[in-house]
Amino acid sequence: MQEVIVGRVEGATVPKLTIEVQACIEKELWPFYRQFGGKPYQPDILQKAAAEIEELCRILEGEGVTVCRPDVVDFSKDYKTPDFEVPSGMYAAMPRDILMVVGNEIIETPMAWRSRFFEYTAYRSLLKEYFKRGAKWTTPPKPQMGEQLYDNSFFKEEYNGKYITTEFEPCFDAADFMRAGKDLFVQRSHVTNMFGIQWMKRHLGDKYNIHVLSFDDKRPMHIDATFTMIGPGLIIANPDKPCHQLSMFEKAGWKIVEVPRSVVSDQPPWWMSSKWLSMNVLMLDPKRVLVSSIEIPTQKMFEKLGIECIKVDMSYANALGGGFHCYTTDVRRRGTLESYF
Ligand code: DAV
Repeated sequence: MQEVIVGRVEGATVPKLTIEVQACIEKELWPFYRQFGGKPYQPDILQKAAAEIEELCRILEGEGVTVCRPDVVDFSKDYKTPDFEVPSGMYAAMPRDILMVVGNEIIETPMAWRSRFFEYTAYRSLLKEYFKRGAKWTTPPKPQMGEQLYDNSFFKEEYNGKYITTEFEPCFDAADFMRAGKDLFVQRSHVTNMFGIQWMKRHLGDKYNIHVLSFDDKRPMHIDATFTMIGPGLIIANPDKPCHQLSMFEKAGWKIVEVPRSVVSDQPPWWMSSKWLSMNVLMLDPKRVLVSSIEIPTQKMFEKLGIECIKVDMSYANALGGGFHCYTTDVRRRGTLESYF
C-alpha cells in the first residue's frame, strides 16, 4: 500500500435514531441513540479515540505509507433538504463507507443514512487534490432520501428478512463492496440496494465483474466484518454469518479461513457495531496486516497463515463502529489488474 486516507473522529455527532439507523443497530443500543441522537459523542471517549487514530497514522507512516486526512467538520449542524430533515450529521471517521477506489477512479458513494448525506464535504479538499493529480472523480446520483427510500413496514415483525431501504432510487455504501482485481463482490444490505448495485454494474462496464453475495445476517450493513479479503485467494470469514456462495470461491481455488471469536471486553462501549471488528483488518501488503493489539487469537490465526501482525490498540476508536478497514480507504496500492476468477 502506498497511500491511504485515514478518517477522523473530531466533530463526531451521534446520529438520530431514524428508521434506517434503527435497522442497522442492535436493539440494546436504541436507548443510547434516543438519548444522545443529534448531540456530540462523549468528549473523553472521542479524545482517546482521536489519540489512537493519530497513533495509527504514525504507524502507517512508519511503514512507508503516505497518510491523508479529511477536513475537520462540525457534524452537529441540522441537515435540511426539500426531502428530509435530521438534527445532525454523524462523522468523517469511516472513509471506507463513502469512498470507493477502482483503478484511477474515486467514487463518492450515495449512502443511505440521512445523517450521512453531507459527509462528503469533509473529503472534498482531498478529492479536488486527487482530481488535480489525475484521478477520475465520480459522484453517483445523490439519493433524495424522502419517505419512499425507506420501508415503513420494516419494524412490524421481529425479523422478516426484508431490508430497510426500498428500490426507490440507487443507494450504496462502499463498505458493502470488496474487490479482487477485476472482480467486485457486494452484498444487498440495509444501506446498499439492488438499484445501487445495478448502477455500479452499468457504470463500471465490461472491464469489471460484480458478483452479489449473501450471508446469514439479520443486520447486514458492510461486508468488512463478515467476509474480509486478505489477499489473492484468501478470505477470512465470520462463523456466525456463513456465506451462501462459498462454492464459487472454492471452485476458483480460494482458501476461506474462519476467524476466532473476539476477546475484547464491554468497556470502552460498543455504540455502533458488533465485536466482529476483530476481523476488520487492513492489509498493508499480502504479508503484513494491521490487527488489534488485544485480539491475540486473531493474531495467532494470521501468524499461522504466514502473515506478520502489526499490532495497534483501537479500543476507543472501535466504540464509533469501525476497525482498521472502516477507518481507512486505500488510495494507491502497487500491483497490476489481475483476474482471479
Ligand atoms: O459487525 O456490527 C460492522 C461493520 C462496520 N463497517 C458489525 C458490522
